[in-house]
Amino acid sequence: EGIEKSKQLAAWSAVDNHVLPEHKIIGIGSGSTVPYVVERILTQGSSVNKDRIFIPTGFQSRQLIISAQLTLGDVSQYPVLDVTIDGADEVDHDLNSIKGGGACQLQEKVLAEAAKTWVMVADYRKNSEVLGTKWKQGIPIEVVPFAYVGVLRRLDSIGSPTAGLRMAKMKAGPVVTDNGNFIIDAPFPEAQMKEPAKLLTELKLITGVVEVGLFCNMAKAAYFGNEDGSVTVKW
Ligand code: DER
Repeated sequence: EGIEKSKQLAAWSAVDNHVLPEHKIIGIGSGSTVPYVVERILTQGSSVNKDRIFIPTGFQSRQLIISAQLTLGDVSQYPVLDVTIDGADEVDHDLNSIKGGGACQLQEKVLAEAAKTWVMVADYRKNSEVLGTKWKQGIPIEVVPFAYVGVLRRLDSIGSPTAGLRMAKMKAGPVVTDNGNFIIDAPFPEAQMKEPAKLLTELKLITGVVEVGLFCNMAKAAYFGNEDGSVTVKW
């Protein structure tokens, strides 16, 4: 109850502050917090929502938009979005975040960049100071299947010897993303996690890497629901 309620608090607060009547092209993120974002947008009424287009960040996000009977759009047709709201796995004091717990970070980063305003919503477990201190699974890195062993070897040499391929639970073999790629989860020492933008650049340059689950200098704000019913906003 505590965690779900705090997700809802964060989502409702973010929608109330950032999804305004004049906003027509809206990006919907992935994960278990964004359903509360859609829930709150629906309360704004069909008169305003009938003129809006909703852009997904993956299959789950797409299903969420369709099941809410909102109009689905494609980022190729609407390359600039008014606002995108998305979840996060951990957010530091500078609004940098680890994303990709749901293996959706590629399409999420495309829609984060395409949005005039990008806002994160999360429960209190994600509110952090230094990345990696709460989210211990490592940085999610989307890689092309052909190159994954080479990427693991490179990660080993730059500080992540325990990096590993994310294996599926209800499917034999590795998790396959919406884009047909693999995910490697790569933990790094705190010293490197304290400079996420530098680490992001290093990781992005590794041959075979498609997208890295570090979102730096992108967010306008982050909303966290707390156990006591309050909401913390970072900006
Ligand atoms: O994959 C992602 O980046 C998602 O946004 C996700 O990790 C957030 O997860 P949650 O909202 O289910 O906590």
